[in-house]
Order: sequence, then C-alpha cells, then structure tokens
Amino acid sequence: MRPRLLPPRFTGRLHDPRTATVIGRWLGAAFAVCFATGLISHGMQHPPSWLSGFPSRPVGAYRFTQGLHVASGIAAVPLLLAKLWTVYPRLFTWPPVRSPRHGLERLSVGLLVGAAVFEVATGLLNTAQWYPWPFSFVPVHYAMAWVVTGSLVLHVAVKAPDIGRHWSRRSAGTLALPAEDARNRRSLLTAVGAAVGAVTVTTVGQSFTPLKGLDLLAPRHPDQGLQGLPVNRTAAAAGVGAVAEDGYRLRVDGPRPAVLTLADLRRLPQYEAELPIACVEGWSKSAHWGGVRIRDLLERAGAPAHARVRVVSLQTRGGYRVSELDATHARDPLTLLALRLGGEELAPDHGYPARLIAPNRPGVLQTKWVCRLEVLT
Ligand SMILES: Nc1nc2c(c(=O)[nH]1)N[C@H]1C(S)=C(S)[C@@H](COP(=O)(O)O)O[C@H]1N2
Ligand SMILES: [Mo]
Repeated sequence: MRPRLLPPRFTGRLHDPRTATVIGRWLGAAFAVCFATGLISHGMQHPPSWLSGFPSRPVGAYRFTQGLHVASGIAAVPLLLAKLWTVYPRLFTWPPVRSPRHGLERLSVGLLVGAAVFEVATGLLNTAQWYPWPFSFVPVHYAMAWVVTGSLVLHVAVKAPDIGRHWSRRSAGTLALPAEDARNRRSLLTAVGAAVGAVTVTTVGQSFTPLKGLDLLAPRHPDQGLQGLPVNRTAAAAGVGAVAEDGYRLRVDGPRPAVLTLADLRRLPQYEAELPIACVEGWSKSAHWGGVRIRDLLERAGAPAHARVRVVSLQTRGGYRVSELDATHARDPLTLLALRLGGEELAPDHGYPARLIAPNRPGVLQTKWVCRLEVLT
C-alpha cells in the first residue's frame, strides 16, 4: 500500500554509498583512535584489579594519548555531521521496515547514531567543563563508548558487502555510479577534510604547545593561569582555605609514621623535574617543579618497595581529593611532593603548600594541597 503522504524526494547527488563509505572510513578511524585512547585514560584513572600499575615512562605518554583522544573526538564532529548528511535520506525510505532482519539492522543504526552523537557531544562539552545534564560524566561517557563501538562493529559487519563494493574508486559498485558525480564528491570530501583540518589546527595547541598560537577555538589556552599554568579547580572552589605556613603538617602513615612541618620538608634533599600537567579535558602544559621525592618520604616511613601509596588532600569534599600511586610511580625518582613551581613557592590554586606531580599520569591524579601519604601494602 502506498502511504498517503509521499516520502520526500532527494535531489542531492551525494547521498550515495561511495560517499558514505569514504566518510565512514575517516569517521571509523577517528572513533577507533578515540576509543583506544579513552580506554587508556579510563584504565589509568580506574586501574583494573588485574593490573598492578602503569609504566611511568615516557613522562609525556598520557599527554600524548589524551591529546589524541580529544583531537580525534573533535575531528569526529565534522565527520559525523557529513556522514549523517550523506545517509539521512534513508530515514525516509518506504516501507521503513522490510523484514525482521532489516528491522534489526535499522535498530542497530538508530543505536549507533544516538550513541555516537551523545558521545561526541558530551565529550566536547566536557572539554569546556560544562555539564548541562544530571548524570556524572565519566561513567556514562565510558559506558556509551562501548555502545558506540559495539554498534559500530555490528554496522560494519552488516554493511561489509556494500563497503567492499565501494571501497576504492575502481570497485564494482563505484564504477556503476554516475561519472559526473565524481567531481562533486571530490569537492565535498575536500571540504570535509578542510573542516577537520580547521577544527584540529585551532584546538590541538591546547596540548601540543608548539601550535598554541593557533589555539583559537580551544576552551583553554596553556599559557593562561597563575605561574604560567592553567588552574582547573581553584583553592576557593575546592573549599581549601588559606594554609598557614607554620600550621601545615604532612603525615606519612607507614611502618614508621612521621609528621613533617613545611620547614622539615624544605630541609630534605630537594629535586627538580620538568613534567606536564595533562588534564583529561584536553589541555596540557609542561612545567618546572621542585620539591621532595615521594620515594625518599616512603623510605623514611619504612615502606616496602612494592608499596602503593594513597595521597590525601586537605580538600574535604569532591572527587579528586584522594589519588593512588602504584608502586612504579611511587618509586620513580621524578615523582615529587612539589613545593615549588617555576622556581617560586606554589600558588594556593596550584596546591600550596605541597602537591603531587608524577610522570605519565592524568592531571586529575596530580593531587593538590597534599596533607597525608598512606602506605598501602
Ligand atoms: N585536591 C585536588 N587536586 C587536584 C584537583 C582537585 O580538584 N582537587 N584537580 C586536578 C585536576 S583535574 C588537574 S587537571 C590538576 C590541575 O593542576 P593545576 O590547577 O595546578 O594546573 O590538578 C588536579 N589536582
Ligand atoms: Mo583535569
């Protein structure tokens, strides 16, 4: 039976499987990079029980993978829009469901589109620290990544014959398409490529600092902030009041517990390290830190070599007041309880009087306003 309302007709010529295949390949690559780097980031923040820890070198590895995560997510925005534009006339094919198998395929496409749009949108808003939703970002963004990946694998499997027929310019299906569309397709693909290039070049400087001068669309500029380093949560926002120089104590709980004043900490051997803050939200900045080695503090406290360490902040509420160091990071000679940044005492917003800084570690785990180290065995 014909529907009373005729489905719309589409006169655009590039809603064809060849265009969908080419854009789909780029989008698939962006999603694959985004998923792999997202798993790394999530694994570092929520280490699975079967993993004893992560390597602490190269020092900037997380900066690189998380920079790639945010860059591939941003590149996915124009790619996803272009892909949806190419295929949207299929929403209006009649009848909408031809068979149970076709119905299932449509359902999986619906799931893929919904989850992909959700994932890219929530990730993008997170880079701007804007959370206009009632759920917590990390677990939901993580769970939806599996939904996107699962439905994407299913989609590629179902579409494999079509993809194969249009994979290259000389594939059978592609040769059957009107030849005069090829030039328009090249223009469209060039424009999509240019859009990807433009959003990448204007945002990637937030972590790849050689391009920071072009960083026009990124929410953070790596040079903006106290002592040349951005601040995500200020002392006021964390509810940490002014810390008095002689009121501060660092407790080290271990086999030989110790309580140290700021003067005690300054009398211990001091070390310097050039290490980045690599925020999960996509900005990264290297800085010059000075302070006491965590491993020296652990040795004084009689901690065994394999000990993990819980790092606790003066901050009394909020998600990032506590972090854990695995044995590799705890023993790394570059892992510091930093007292200085760029040769100056830490500003209150950077964690005065003492903050953790360790190599190859997400920014959220570089705990500020540290007041206690607990040796875990
Ligand atoms: N106690 C505490 N430490 C914290 C945070 C926090 O909210 N509370 N934020 C973390 C995050 S998300 C980042 S990116 C870094 C930023 O350090 P900075 O503000 O010195 O640049 O601090 C981390 N340390
Ligand atoms: Mo962060």
